[in-house]
Amino acid sequence: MNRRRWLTGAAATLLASALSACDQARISLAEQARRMGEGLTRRTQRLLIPREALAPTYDRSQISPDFRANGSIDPAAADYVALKTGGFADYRLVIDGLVERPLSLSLADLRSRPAQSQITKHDCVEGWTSIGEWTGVRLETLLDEAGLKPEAKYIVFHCFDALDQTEGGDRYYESIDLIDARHPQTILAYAMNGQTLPVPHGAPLRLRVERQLGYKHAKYIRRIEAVESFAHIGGGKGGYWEDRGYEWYAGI
Ligand SMILES: Nc1nc2c(c(=O)[nH]1)N[C@H]1C(S)=C(S)[C@@H](COP(=O)(O)O)O[C@H]1N2
Ligand SMILES: [Mo]
Repeated sequence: MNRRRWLTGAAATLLASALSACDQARISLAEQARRMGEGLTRRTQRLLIPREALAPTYDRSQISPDFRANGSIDPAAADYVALKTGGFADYRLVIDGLVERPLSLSLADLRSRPAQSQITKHDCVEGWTSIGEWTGVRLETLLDEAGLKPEAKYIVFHCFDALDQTEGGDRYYESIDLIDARHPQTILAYAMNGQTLPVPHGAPLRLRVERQLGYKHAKYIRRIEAVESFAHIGGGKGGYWEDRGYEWYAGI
């Protein structure tokens, strides 16, 4: 603990001397120092906390009045815009890949499954957090309905949005292993703070994978694919941001 604090302090001092030149840099200084401290914490936590442990939950009174929306907040992709215009009545969640029984589920189908709600803290790698209530169906419930084949090792989430908002742009995607896929707090959320999931937060369906950082929580999910390896998907690193250098396992 003391060593970590010292390291964080030393990192901050180093950054301060390197970056004190302008205000812009001073903002990123605070962020960088905080991130370094958190990085050490995360690595320590990863060694100490079992993967199956629950993320902390909060009271309704602690819900953030202004939950930040980040990354894509209104996808421009034509297929998404068409579904949004129709109030997502034609939306179907496809679950396929290494499953015995591929599924195609409407929002009504998803709402007819047992619902689960949880109030949790979202932690973005950029250095902000917000607390919100999420309601949806456990991912495990749907994976068991589809029946994972024994070769399935990862679950990939294919999303509608391209961050550059072009039709041909790389679409967001993410992946998790079966420990997180079967974790009791891993849900596909269709509601936030008691309301239908708003577009900026990933309508009509987004992942909550509460033991990991924000970028793992895929919004605007169109397809869930069970795979043995994600080497052939996107840039091969298991996610949009992973292909651009982020860690695949972003445990908190
Ligand atoms: N499809 C998609 N999912 C995404 C993103 C995105 O840009 N596209 N951004 C990620 C990041 S970095 C964060 S912090 C969270 C933000 O979720 P929020 O908008 O509900 O706060 O979504 C994650 N999931
Ligand atoms: Mo994020």
